[in-house]
Amino acid sequence: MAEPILVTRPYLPPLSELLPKLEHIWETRWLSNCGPCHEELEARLRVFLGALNLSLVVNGMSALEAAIHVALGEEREPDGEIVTTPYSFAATAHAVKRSGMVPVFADVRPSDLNVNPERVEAAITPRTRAIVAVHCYGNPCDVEALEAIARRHRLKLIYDAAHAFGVTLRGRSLLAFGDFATLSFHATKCFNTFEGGAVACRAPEDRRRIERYRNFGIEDELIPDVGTNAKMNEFNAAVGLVQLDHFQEVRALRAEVDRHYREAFAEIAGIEPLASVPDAAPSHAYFPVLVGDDFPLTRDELVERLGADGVHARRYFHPLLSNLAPYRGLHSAAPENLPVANRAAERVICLPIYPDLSQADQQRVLDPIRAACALGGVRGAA
Ligand code: T4K
Repeated sequence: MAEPILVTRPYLPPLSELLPKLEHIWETRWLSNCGPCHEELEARLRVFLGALNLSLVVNGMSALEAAIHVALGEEREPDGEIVTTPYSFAATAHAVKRSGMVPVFADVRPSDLNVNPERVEAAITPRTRAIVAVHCYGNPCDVEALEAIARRHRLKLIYDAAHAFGVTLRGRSLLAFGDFATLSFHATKCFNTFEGGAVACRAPEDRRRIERYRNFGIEDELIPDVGTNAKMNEFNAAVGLVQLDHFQEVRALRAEVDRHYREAFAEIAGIEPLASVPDAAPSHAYFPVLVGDDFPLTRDELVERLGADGVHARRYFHPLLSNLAPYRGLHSAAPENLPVANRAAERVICLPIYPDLSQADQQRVLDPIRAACALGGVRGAA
């Protein structure tokens, strides 16, 4: 039986490149609290990502929590609302909820499955304090429209850019948009430090507050604020330094897989890869496709068919956040309010994509899809 093909396989640099950094950590016994690897990675990422005010944290969820905490400041009435997307990973809505705010879901656009600015504006009430939008799969949101809405209503704009490491829009870093943008460096992301993340912000004063928040609220031996412990340790930072040297080659390899899949799907009726966003330079974190009504299998039948051949595609993002137990009672979570997101969540499959996914394994992903397409048949009969 051939090895299973998982939806992703983390890139790891040659161990020999990491070992000297680990030896240094062992010699110096500087393990955490913004040590030399942490400082170097932060400085290099600021340059590499074009984000002057970037701060490292432990993971993408903490990055979002930190951004929301600092964005809201004292404006934290118990019934305060944050308008967000239902089409994301649990971390997005959980970070809103854990900040004590109520998530208000706005529907997404069919073109990129990012939150629809018109629906965002329609969801704003006098209780709204912020917008949390997601650059889903690394595809940029309509940043101009969201910016205009945030300004018009004097709201903080936070981007969950967990999928968007290294993505640029018209040559500009995606992290340059919004008041805050957050990244994840989880094992499954295209730049990984095993676990890790970062917050980028527009205002230097906000960066100071993020860095205070991630370190228990401590600043100059004073503790003016309630904070948390979200500091990245030296091991993760050392991994990040080595990974960064390889990011462009990893991105190029992912782009090859993306190109090959797109060529193949041009000839498979009924399966639509999500279109690339014009003017964006992607990093190919995911390869989402939508299973159409004219494909002979339903989405779930296709997932099962692939699984039987050892191909473990994933239904990111199903179930929709608005259909999860903590959120489905919300007024905004009603399926009638979110028709585009509900439809996408029923049709989407993310296919395996990672830098060392061989040509042969790409064929193993495509073969059952081609076979199903060629055989035709009756949906629901499988
Ligand atoms: N915002 C958004 C929009 C996000 O998508 C995420 C995370 C966050 C915020 C929060 O960022 P973090 O706090 O995680 O930094 C995975 C990831 O755990 C999660 O980071 C990611 N989004 C989400 C979309 O996917 P699962 O539960 O699907 O992961 P899991 O364990 O099933 O792994 C996926 C595949 O990767 C498996 O087939 C196995 C493979 N894998 C996984 C790990 C952890 C490996 O080969 N090696 C590994 O070490 O959530």
